[in-house]
Amino acid sequence: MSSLSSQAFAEARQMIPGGVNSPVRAFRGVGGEPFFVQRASGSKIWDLDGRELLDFVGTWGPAILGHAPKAVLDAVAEAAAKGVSFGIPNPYELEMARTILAWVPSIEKVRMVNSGTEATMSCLRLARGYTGRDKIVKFEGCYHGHADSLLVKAGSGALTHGQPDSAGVPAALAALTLTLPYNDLSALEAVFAREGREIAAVIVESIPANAGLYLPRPGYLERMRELCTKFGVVLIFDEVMTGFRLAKGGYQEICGLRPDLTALGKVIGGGLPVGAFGGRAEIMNCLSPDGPVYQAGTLSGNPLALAAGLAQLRELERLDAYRQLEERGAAFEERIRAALRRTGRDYCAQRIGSMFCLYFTPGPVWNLADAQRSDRTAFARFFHACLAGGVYLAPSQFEAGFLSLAHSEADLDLAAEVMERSLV
Ligand code: KE4
Repeated sequence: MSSLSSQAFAEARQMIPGGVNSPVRAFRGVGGEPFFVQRASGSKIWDLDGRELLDFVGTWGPAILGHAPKAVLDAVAEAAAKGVSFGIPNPYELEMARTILAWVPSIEKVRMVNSGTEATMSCLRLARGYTGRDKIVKFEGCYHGHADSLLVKAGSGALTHGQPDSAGVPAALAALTLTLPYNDLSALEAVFAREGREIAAVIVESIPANAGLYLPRPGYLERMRELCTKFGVVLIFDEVMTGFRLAKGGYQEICGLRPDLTALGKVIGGGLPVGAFGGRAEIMNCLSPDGPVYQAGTLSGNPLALAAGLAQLRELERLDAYRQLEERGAAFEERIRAALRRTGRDYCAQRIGSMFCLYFTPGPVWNLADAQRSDRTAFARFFHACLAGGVYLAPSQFEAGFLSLAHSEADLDLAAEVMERSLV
């Protein structure tokens, strides 16, 4: 008798491309079939067959408090009782704008959207409209959502499925996207020397976490900031994943840099569809209706989504979350490193705050080329052994894992024990 998830997936494949509404969920990077989730709470998820799993994906980042936190559920219920969508300015939009401007000082004006893709796509159009230039620079293996100009040497699912340069993107448009190896200062200097005055924007994941997880080399982002300032290029920090996760002010608070624009998503929606973008008022004022750059959205500023996001942000502040997430992340990292020592596996564990990745290759990993040395067959074997042991990790070597405030010491002990058994 096939499982309920398997039956559901068979039916889904008849109606939905690949049986999924987002490619990375299809388990193509690890083989096998995805399970269907029945419910989630705290650090756990249960599939249709009632199997309990310890979740380290956290719906790809939003579940920083854990799943279904009471504060978020209550806020959504309270908002829903007053109506679910207005298409008219509502007080939640004011409070969210106040919060973002207070938490992220580089953001002088902000606009709400419905996904990280919308946020980064809007940043690009705004940068092009503000500068009057067409070219953009992105980095190999970085993923910024699925807007055409950004599906060039992209990470995440595009990389997992071997389509970093998606079909359907006009060659003439893709030619305006210059891609560089990440952490390569000479390549960065060269592109600015060659065509800096033709570049509208540089967009970078503040911490690249869509080819696993690797960190900027010391001085790399600082030099990027300097070059953008010198050549009048808009520096866009994609903090969709790191925003409100690594610190109240995202990674830019940690590194002390001020991008010109920031893209946000995930945590800011408390699990509901929310994105945002913002930055220097001089640039944001180019947006319609004040300026010539058009951008819009029926559900932008949706009251339920903003109520969920605001409740989540308030909880993070109330619980002194970032100190706890760093402690939990460090404790988990030590457990993983101990398991690698005991099994003698020369694999590369990398982490920042509550985001982590285990590469099946000796480290360190500084860029996409390093990440692609990982033994993906061994990773797939490890993934399924962990799943069989009740631990759900991201179903691709080219993704990051996430801890939440709901992950207890016991959860971390169990996960480390299962991961160690799965390494052999
Ligand atoms: P969304 O459009 O999926 O909300 O956000 C796009 C995006 C933008 N920027 C960064 C740094 C991102 O990581 C993402 C989306 N992340 C992936 C996981 N790596 C979402 C999962 C999926 O595509 O199903």
